[in-house]
Amino acid sequence: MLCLGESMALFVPAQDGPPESVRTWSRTVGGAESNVACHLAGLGVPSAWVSAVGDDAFGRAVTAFVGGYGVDVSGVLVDPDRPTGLYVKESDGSPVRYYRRGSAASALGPDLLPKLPLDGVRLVHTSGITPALSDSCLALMRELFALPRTHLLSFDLNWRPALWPGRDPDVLRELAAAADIVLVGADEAATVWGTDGPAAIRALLPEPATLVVKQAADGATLIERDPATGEDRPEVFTPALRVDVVEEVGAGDAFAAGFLAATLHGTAGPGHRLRAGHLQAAAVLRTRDDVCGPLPADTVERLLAADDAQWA
Ligand code: KDG
Repeated sequence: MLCLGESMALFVPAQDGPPESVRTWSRTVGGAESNVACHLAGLGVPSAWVSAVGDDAFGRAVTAFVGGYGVDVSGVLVDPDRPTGLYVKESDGSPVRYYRRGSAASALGPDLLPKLPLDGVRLVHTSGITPALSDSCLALMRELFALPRTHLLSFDLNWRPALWPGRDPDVLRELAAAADIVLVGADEAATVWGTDGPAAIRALLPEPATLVVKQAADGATLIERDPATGEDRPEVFTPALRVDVVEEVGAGDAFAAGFLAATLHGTAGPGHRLRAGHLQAAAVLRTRDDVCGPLPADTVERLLAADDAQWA
């Protein structure tokens, strides 16, 4: 599986107190699509991440971090003229701050397409962050989505309001409509499309064969077309796992990876695929990091086999 999108050096305060007084920051890595790639690798799914970083220490650190999870980073470009983007979580609960305008990844464009290592790839994962980064990134996404393809395309809406001033978010519906698998938070759909129920979202977005609506701590709903009839099968909802949440950032990426890994596996039923997403999300919700390993295999097996009552 190939994941495409910008990753940045991520700074989180290493001391308590208002961000103005924090002098020590801890540096890790954040990037929605590389998060998915890292989770997938942890789940045993071969994955690659493609993006661009600057020829700087942060770029090398980001690439080494993602590669350290077992993700193939050989397709990551190094731009000698632009820096790696930065991303700061100033304090718990406050909006994140980006320092990514003019970054190496924001200069990606359609000329990346011939370089994408697509041979043998079954699924390409992207998100609604990339088209917000620059005109060239938007063009890259449009051309990627228009390519004749032997792979599936998955698209996570990943609404990031800070990235959209001056840009037209209508393109998010256009891209989602061209994907095979779409993941969207009900809260994001309410903001971007003015509708949040799974059936209403489906009415707005009937094209993708698979639509997953993430309903935060409540659970997630899967709406999928039956290829034999061309009609949608009945909606499947599974409740999320109850967890003591340390931090929410990255949970959507973890969910996407769990769901996509189970989907690629090919034999898992709809409820099982949603639970695989919830389980990976639960693992990351219990940490301050955006990426983590899967829950222990015996816990996963027990929870996948449990009935819904144990999940609510
Ligand atoms: O989904 C988590 C991401 O938001 C985070 O890791 C950073 O990619 C990121 C972004 O653009 O917000």
